[in-house]
Amino acid sequence: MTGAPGRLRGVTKRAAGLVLLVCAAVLPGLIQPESALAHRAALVRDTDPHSDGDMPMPPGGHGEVVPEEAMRPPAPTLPREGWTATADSEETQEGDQRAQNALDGDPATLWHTEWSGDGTPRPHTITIDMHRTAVVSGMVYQPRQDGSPNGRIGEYAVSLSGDGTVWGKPVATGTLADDATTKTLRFVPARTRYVRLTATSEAGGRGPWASAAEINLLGDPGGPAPGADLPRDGWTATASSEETQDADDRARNVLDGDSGTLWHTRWTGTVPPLPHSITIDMHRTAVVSGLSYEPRTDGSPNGRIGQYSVTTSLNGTAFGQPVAAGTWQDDDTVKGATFSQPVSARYVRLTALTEAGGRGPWTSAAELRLSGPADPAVHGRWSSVIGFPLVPVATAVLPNNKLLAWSAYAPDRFGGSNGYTQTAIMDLATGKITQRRVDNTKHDMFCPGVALLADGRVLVTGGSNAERASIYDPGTDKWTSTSDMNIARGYQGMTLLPNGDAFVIGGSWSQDNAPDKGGEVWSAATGTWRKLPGVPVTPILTADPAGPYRADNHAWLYAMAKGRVLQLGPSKQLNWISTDGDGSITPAGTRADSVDAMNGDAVAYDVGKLLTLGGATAYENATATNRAYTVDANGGNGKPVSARTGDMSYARSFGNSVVLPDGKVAVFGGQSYAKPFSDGHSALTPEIWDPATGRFTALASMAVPRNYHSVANLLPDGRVFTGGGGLCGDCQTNHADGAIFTPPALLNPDGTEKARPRFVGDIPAKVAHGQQLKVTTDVPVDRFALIRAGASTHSVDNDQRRIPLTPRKTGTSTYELTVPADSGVALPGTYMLFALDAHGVPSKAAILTVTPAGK
Ligand SMILES: *[C@@H]1O[C@H](CO)[C@@H](O)[C@H](O)[C@H]1NC(C)=O
Ligand SMILES: *[C@@H]1O[C@H](CO)[C@@H](O)[C@H](O)[C@H]1NC(C)=O
Ligand SMILES: [Cu+2]
Repeated sequence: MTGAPGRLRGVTKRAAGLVLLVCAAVLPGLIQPESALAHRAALVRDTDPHSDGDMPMPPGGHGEVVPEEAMRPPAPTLPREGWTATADSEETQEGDQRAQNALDGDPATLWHTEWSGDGTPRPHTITIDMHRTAVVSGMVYQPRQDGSPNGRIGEYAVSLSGDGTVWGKPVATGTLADDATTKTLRFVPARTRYVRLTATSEAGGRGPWASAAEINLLGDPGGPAPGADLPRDGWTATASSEETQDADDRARNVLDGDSGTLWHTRWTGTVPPLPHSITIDMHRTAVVSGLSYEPRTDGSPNGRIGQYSVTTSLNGTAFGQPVAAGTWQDDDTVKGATFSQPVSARYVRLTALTEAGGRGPWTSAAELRLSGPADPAVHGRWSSVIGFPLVPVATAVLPNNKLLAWSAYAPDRFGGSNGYTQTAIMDLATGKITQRRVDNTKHDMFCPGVALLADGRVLVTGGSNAERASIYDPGTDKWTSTSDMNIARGYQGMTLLPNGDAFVIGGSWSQDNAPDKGGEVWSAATGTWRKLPGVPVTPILTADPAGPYRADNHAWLYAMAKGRVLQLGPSKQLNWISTDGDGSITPAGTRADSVDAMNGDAVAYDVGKLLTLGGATAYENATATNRAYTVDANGGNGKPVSARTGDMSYARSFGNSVVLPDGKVAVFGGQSYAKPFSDGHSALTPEIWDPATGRFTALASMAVPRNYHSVANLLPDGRVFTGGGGLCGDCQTNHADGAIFTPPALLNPDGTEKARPRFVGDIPAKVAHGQQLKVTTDVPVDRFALIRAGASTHSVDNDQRRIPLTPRKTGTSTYELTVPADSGVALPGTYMLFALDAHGVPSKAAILTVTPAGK
């Protein structure tokens, strides 16, 4: 331990000794990896108990606490000196409610549109002139605080202008919750002078007004540069100093995709002074536009880079003037350096001039990445950020081309068992978002299990009201209760069964783990629950240090013929579950060499074939993996066969994945170090996996982190919605928004949309298993795919599954498709039918319901 000041500085001798003892006991005779040591040290050192007085805690005390980092601003609030505000309308007759009041730092004064006279009709605008140019990444809107709700902004758009005359397309749009809490409207960082908020509706529909107590703007979040990551194959890294004595902290560790390994300058023996540098050699020349730096993930802050500069070279000898320079904040978020302009380079050098916290003369890094300009045809494209009136913690794709989303009893926080839930529905055709508090089912549906029923209704179980079960019917737009479960649950896994019943298992998060959260089945016919005494929860547990409270969470389930269910994670142990009679559970092997992968995810990308991505050995405080596996449920001789496939470039816990019509799987968000309610270590680069090659390719980077409590769903138009994250009250990591990703298959290199095949004529809304379906397209197509509508929460979507269909061509562009006869293959429910042309460009989907014959 002596001679490790870079790691354990600040830890008392006693604590360090304690750590040694612990580790020696764990790994006798082995040299303890420094990262693990330092992490233990961080845990020992961390004695500042964060009390979160404003976070109501659920009874039974499930220990979800908001970490301190969640309280830190993600981007600096810009100083408002010298700013002016103007509005299309101001009340000046009956009150002094001018636009400027939104900038005065006094929440008691407000801007209100004229209300004494006739009032001016909507939309209303308030325009801020900063009188200087700055990078802006968000607007913070505080509704009036005087008790009146009038004029709270509902639907909004934010636009930017350099000169106050020419305005671009909105950088953010959305709908805000009808309450008095402060809202953050995020967007892609941009340099601007003028920022305009346009209100197109009053949140409660109370009148033609708009009002605001305060408006602030957020500056540069310093996150990873926008664009697309360059693939790191064949890259090497060298550094001015490396620790190789007491740890293998070499420069090359920043390129290995494993955030648990790190580069650290020498901290044994004679410790070299700052500055330190690390140089990446790409072994080829590429256009580089930015660098991203992930600090070490092991809990120690030592060596985090503060002041930095970036230089580049074509030949490794001559490095030019810095292409980027600045100072990174002393925290665990992924940092970026956007170059003054894209440069052609083979070598990129990052020089650390200071340690972010002034803790010592070291420099460390978990990962370094370089980005280049994004090519839409390779990397896809993001919509602007769409504000939601709640944090979309759970979502379900509905048969009526709408997306249902909900949070908890509040739009921005959870706690207790309040008996009601905030919900929102986005109409995917118009983008309109409506909000509703659901009281009648007496069910706070925070942290639930979800299964989409055979007829497109949404069954939601447990969560904060842990025994309750509710059903949303998109046909009537109503919520109703079904019977309570026998066992109270939160964080359970659910799946529909081929006969239309639903299976649930696990869920100790809400209530404790007594009784055993074994399996039970909901009957579609009777609406009642039947316990499966033959399906205890024990075989599916992970070895989470937090015990069953975490170990039985978020089961990955794949339902098959005859009510058999493959449980393929997150435990490393796989199990077959029979839901017949009393049920049974039997081992089904392991997921190749995978360890437990809590908060990783699983996607059924083909019949019986699943891809599993990421996860960690513990729910929290654990480094995630970048590994991915395939699991073939049918394998050889009906046994699941698992294999490791390509690694993701990013390790991810809390990511979400969707299968696309062509069978590729796109993964969004997650963080390399699992920590609920934190934006630290966010993977802002989505990746796409190709089943043909087993390789992942980077996609265009996202503007907003999507970690714990985020979602992703394939939409019927072939795009992907991803949103949410947080739900931690007054924290800074609430993400009451989403964005829509257009996959590369839909775009040309110049960003224009590719021509897509279209369905012509009617497609029946309902088809039975084994039935033939005659379809016509406007141009000849190659293949078809059915993708079951998804429901997403907590990185689990046991509903989505893709079924490729081979057409029988009956004319130039007429085809006969056969819906699988096996209801275990085509699990009943809402499906999106896509036609794909020879280049893999998908149509928009026809939405149909696959029903058991005769129903
Ligand atoms: C590297 O490039 C610089 C500038 O183009 C040149 O002056 C220098 O001689 C080159 N060095 C080598 C070793 O090729
Ligand atoms: C994770 O770390 C936080 C502090 O960073 C601590 O409060 C929490 O109890 C830890 N959780 C577990 C399961 O060890
Ligand atoms: Cu949760």
